[in-house]
Amino acid sequence: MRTVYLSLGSNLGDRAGNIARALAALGKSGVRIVRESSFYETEPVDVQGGGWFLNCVAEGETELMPRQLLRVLLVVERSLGRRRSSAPGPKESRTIDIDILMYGTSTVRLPELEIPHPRMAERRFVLVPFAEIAPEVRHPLLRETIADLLAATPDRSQVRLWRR
Ligand code: PH2
Ligand code: MG
Ligand code: MG
Repeated sequence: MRTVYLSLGSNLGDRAGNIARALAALGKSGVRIVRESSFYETEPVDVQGGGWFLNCVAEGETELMPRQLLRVLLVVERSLGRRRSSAPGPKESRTIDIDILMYGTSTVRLPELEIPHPRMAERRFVLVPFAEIAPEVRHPLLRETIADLLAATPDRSQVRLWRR
């Protein structure tokens, strides 16, 4: 059984509903959700012409191997109406995005999957919710805790606690 940390984000449609439905679907697909951060309203970073996101980070337990887990995330994304355009270009708004931040202390480097997530230390929309639920967890490559990564990140994009 591995402990995994996932980032969930939505900036299209019923953002909170999309994240809640994704967490429920993960629970039925081999990823037991054991902790969830609050939801945060976050300024879009590198996304073309969309509104603000809701983001959260969840801790899960799973027997799935990394590539199986990625498959499950893509299936859940699709079940919530995410359509990926194959055209190259800027990132698009999305009903739901689920990314693997960490998979135990493992590192994975495949063309389709990198763990830990290669940009997590540069994203306050990841680090703020991650630090809420797991400040003492250590990044296996940078060897710093999530709290330290948050304190040190150069990202200045806005992240606000979201109230239902
Ligand atoms: N996801 C991205 C790119 N930019 N910005 C915010 N605020 N939240 C996200 O989840 C997000 C983003 C790529 O997946
Ligand atoms: Mg993403
Ligand atoms: Mg993604």
